[in-house]
Amino acid sequence: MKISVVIPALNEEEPIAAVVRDCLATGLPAEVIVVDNGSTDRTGDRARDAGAKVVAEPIPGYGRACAAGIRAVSPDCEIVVFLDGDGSDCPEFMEQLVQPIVRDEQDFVIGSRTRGKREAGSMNFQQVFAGRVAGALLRLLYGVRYSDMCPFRAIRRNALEKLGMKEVTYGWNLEMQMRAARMRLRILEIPVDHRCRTGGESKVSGTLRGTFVAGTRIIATLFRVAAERSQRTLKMRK
Ligand SMILES: Nc1nc2c(ncn2[C@@H]2O[C@H](COP(=O)(O)OP(=O)(O)OP(=O)(O)O)[C@@H](O)[C@H]2O)c(=O)[nH]1
Ligand SMILES: [Mg+2]
Repeated sequence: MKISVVIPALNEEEPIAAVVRDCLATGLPAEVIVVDNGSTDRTGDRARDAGAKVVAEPIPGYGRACAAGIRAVSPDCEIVVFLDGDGSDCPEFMEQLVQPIVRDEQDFVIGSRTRGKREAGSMNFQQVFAGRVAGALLRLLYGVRYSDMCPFRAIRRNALEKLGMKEVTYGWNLEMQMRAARMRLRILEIPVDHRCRTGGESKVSGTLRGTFVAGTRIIATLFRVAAERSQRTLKMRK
C-alpha cells in the first residue's frame, strides 16, 4: 500500500533533516511531506535537501499544518503516517504502525509513549498525566482505550478523510482519536519509544506558555467534540 508521511514543523532546522532521512530509510513511505508552518529558520531547505516534499502553510497552527499535509499527499496514497519534526518520535516503529493497516486488521494505529520506553526527560509529568486522563475520559465516552495523545500514528487515508477533522491547532491529535473512536474505526494502540528532541527548542511542553496554550486547546477540543456527540444523540431522540 502506498504510504505518505506528514510532518508538521515549526522552526526545526536542526532536527528535521535526520527525521526525514530516518523516515525514508525505513523503506516504507513513498513520500515524506514536511509542512513548514511559517518557520523563520531553514527548516524548509533542510527538509527538502533531505528528500522531503515541502509545503508551506503560512497561517500558524499545528492542526492547520496537518490538514495542509493531507491535502498535499499524492492521489494514490492509501495510508497517512504523522509524526513530529523534532526527532523525538522513533521512525523505526513505523512498520509496526502500518502493518496492521496493510493486513486490513486495523484502520487507525496509534503509538503510546507512556507504554513505551521513554528517554529520561523526553516527556514531563503533565504530558504523561494528560495522556492518561484523556484516555480515561475517552474510554468513558467511547469505550476505546488510549493511554497517550501521541503524535506518531498511522491511519487509512479514506477513513481519515471521513473523520471531518476541524481543529486547527494543538487539539488536532486528540480530535482524531475522538472521531476515530466515535466512527468505530478499528483502532490499535502500540507502545513506541520516545526520545528527547534532537535539537532546536520546545514550542509546547517545554515552555509555560506553550503548555498553557496547548492545554487549553486540548480541553476545548475535548468538550467541543464530545458535545457534538450529545447534540447528535439529542437530535436522534427527538
Ligand atoms: N505546524 C506547526 N507545528 C508546530 C507548531 N508548534 C509546534 N509544532 C511542531 O509540533 C511538534 C511538537 O512541538 P514540540 O515543540 O516538540 O513540543 P513538545 O513535544 O511538547 O516539546 P519537546 O519536549 O521540546 O519535544 C514539533 O514537530 C514542532 O515543530 C505550530 O504552531 N505549527
Ligand atoms: Mg516534541
